[in-house]
Order: sequence, then C-alpha cells, then structure tokens
Amino acid sequence: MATERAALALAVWAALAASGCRTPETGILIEVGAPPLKPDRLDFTIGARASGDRFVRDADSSVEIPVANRDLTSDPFRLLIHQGETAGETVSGAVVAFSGTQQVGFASIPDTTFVAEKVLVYRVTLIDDPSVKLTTTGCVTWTVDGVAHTISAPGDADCDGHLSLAAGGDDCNDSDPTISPGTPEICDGKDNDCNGLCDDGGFDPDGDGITTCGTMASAPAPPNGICSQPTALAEPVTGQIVQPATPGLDVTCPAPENCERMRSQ
Ligand SMILES: [Ca+2]
Ligand SMILES: [Ca+2]
Ligand SMILES: [Ca+2]
Ligand SMILES: [Ca+2]
Repeated sequence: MATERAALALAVWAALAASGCRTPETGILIEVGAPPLKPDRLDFTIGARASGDRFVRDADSSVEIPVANRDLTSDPFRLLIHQGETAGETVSGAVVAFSGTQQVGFASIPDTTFVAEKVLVYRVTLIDDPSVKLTTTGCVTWTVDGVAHTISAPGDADCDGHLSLAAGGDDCNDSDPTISPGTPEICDGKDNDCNGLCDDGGFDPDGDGITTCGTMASAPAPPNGICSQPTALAEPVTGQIVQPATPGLDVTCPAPENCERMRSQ
C-alpha cells in the first residue's frame, strides 16, 4: 500500500514538474480539499517515528490552520513538511477538521519516508470518521480497515488524555491507558483511578481484605498503579474445586465469597 501511494505521489509530482514547477525540495506535501462540511480550522498532527512502530507528535510540524473563509474544494490547503523539520525520517500524519468544537472531517496519510530531492504529494479528502479521537494532550487515534493507528503526544505515551507525572500531569502510569484519574475502578489488580488504593471499588463484600479478584482490597498502590496480586490469596472462580472441607471429600464452591470463607476456616 505504502509503495503504491508513493508511486502515485511521485507520478503526481512528475505532473506538477511537467507543468513548470521548479526542481523539488525534499519534503512531503499534504493537500486537503473537498470537506463534507465547511470547517473553520484544520488541525494537522504530524508524528515522527520513535522506537518501533510508535509515532510521537512532532511539535514543530504539527499546526492548526484557520480556514473559515476558504473554499477548500476549489482552493485546497497545502502543508509542506521539509525533511529535517521533524524529529524523524519517517512520518505519519492526521488532519482533523473542526467547525467550532465539532469534528466535521478527518483524513490521514500513511507512514511515509522522505525521498531525497522529491516532494511526495498526498491529496486527501476529508471524510466523516467517528473512529478518530483527539485528546487535549495532543494524541490522535484512528482506525483504517480495522487497524488502529496512533500518534501519541510527548508526555502522554498511552494516549489516555492525561500527562505523565514526569510531564507535570496526573497519570500515575503513562504506559497503561486503563490507569488515570477518573477512570472507574475495576477488579484487575490495578489502581485504575490513581487514588493510591488498589481495587477499592467494592470488590471485598465480606470485608476480609481479600477482593474477588485476589488482590488485597484498598492496599496502598505502588507509584505506577500496578498492585501486588499474591497468588496465594487468589480468589477462586465460581464452581472451582478449592479444597476438601472434609479430608477425602471434594467440595465445589457455589460462589467465590463462600469459597473464601471455606478456605479461611
Ligand atoms: Ca497518559
Ligand atoms: Ca495512564
Ligand atoms: Ca484506586
Ligand atoms: Ca483496579
């Protein structure tokens, strides 16, 4: 797919060059036109490849462009990113169109590597895509053909909308999107809401300190929000044979809480 798009882009550039354009620079040109609804601004998020397949928002090339008085159908907006302006050699791009606070269009370009002395042209059309999510921290996530794409933000690596503690935020674990202030507590061995307590969501109905997921209820959570989960205290699932109540006789627990009492007797 990337090769086909690059070939298409080069063909487009060849057409531009034939029409009298000067010798190209090295860059990537994103041309945005034909929105379904008239936006008043375009939010370009350009991600530079970091480690592995991870892309991180590049502050220098990610821009917000006012287009309230522009007819993008007849006058497309073009953003040219030069090599060297981003932190990496391979970039990914997302364009979110806004009308006020409402998202009215989206487009993306695939992972693209600069080609020396070429300008790769991507003509994109804004479409309505409900899969797109843009956080206040600058992360963009979207899905194409069932494949999730993410451009994370410096300071918000897990894109949960909360900056890490190191970045001055309140996310006590910036590599886990199921952990951040305001996230509902679930029985998973994590301090989901970053309040410093493990699985403090009513998962210990008999108050013996052992939750139904096998953690210590309301125990102090480590700084990363990952709570200890001692296997010796793990709560059995309903119907599991735990231990004989009478030597030689197996007992099947009717419910986890009953199993718990049985084991402590
Ligand atoms: Ca985060
Ligand atoms: Ca988090
Ligand atoms: Ca908690
Ligand atoms: Ca939890």
